[in-house]
Amino acid sequence: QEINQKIDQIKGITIKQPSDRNMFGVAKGRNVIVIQMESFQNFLLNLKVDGQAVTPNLNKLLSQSLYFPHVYQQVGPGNTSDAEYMMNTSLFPQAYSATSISEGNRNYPSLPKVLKKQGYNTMTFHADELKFWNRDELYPALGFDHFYEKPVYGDKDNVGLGPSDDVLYSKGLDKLEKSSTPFYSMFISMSSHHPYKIPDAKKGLKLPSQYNQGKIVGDYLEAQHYTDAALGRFIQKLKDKGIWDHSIILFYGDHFGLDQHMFNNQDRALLKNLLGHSYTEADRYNIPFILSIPGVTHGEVNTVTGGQLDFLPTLTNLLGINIENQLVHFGQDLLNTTHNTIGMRYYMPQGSFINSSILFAPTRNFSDGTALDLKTKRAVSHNAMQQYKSDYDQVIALEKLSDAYVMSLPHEIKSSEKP
Ligand code: GP9
Repeated sequence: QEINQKIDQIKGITIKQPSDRNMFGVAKGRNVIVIQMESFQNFLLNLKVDGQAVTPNLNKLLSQSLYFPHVYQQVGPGNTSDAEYMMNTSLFPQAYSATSISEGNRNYPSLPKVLKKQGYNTMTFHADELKFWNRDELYPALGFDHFYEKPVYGDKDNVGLGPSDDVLYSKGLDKLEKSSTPFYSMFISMSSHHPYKIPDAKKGLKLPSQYNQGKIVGDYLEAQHYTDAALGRFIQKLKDKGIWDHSIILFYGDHFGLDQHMFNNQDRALLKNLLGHSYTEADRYNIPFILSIPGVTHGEVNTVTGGQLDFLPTLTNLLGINIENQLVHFGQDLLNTTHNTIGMRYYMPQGSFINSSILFAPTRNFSDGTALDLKTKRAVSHNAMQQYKSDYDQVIALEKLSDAYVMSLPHEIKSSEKP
């Protein structure tokens, strides 16, 4: 509680009492299904290529969901595993190492542990080997009851690193059907992993010929189109089995899929044409966050600025669980937030952030900074550090506090408890 108060003080916010909070408890007691989508960026939603929707299923879902278009990645070197870690802890990942590798065996206060106290069965699904990203330490440390890794999914229908998203969801569905309720389940998709080469049989878009001259954009769109198709089939099965209506379902991208270094001139031109402006760092880090609460959400759009640390407190608010006295969390509940500064490091220098108007990065000696105006997509030219010093100081203070808190957590996961 003391640390939460310190966090609020640094942010300059006052957390409302549950009874005064927007949407507190509207999903109380429901199953929780979290879908973390590999390399999925926000610009894909509602995007059309030559008249074809890249993500038709997610587009349809938006009309029954609450959608946050201004959300950004906060992962460090642990990429996908950092995104999993943030969803389940609302703590900053480490700046110079994958958190799951350097700090994976600490005893984390976490979402699975909070939900278990409410009677939830907790499980996580990923079609890679558990050892990848040291998840064999991370998952018990986060308190998941069950983790379903590569061998569970067999060796058929591989795409890239392992079994396809269709296999992941279909095996996962079996487990959900057999689970006690309520359950908390997390799915980490993988078929849309770099370099985005998917089998021809899974390609559903007819891309114009100029995509053949690009190095990566066409493959990226095809892979994400498949991700969307597999998700559409999963959503339909959840509905058919009667699980969907009793659940709250979260969708978000884990981290960027495209960055400037991957492009040739044709890729740049293709993206500019698709987006209507040159691809910026803000486009790169912008991921979607979608919440579906069947019967409750009906296509609302919330334009508040958010980051991956904010998913946990937003979810617990909807579940009617007050975490202020039971879980240290560095994110904010996006349904009860007006101002938010999203701290980022590793992919940008320490002290970088995104707020509602700019993306800021300090210069190498931290005496000044560069800023990108999110509206005009142009650099803000003068004294950015001076202008945005309070956001910069806030982000540095929060990251420092989060690191100190993580280092204070005991190493309690013994090797005998490993799966
Ligand atoms: C590996 C998979 C991808 O298991 O989750 O991780 P990434 O390379 O994207 O961090």
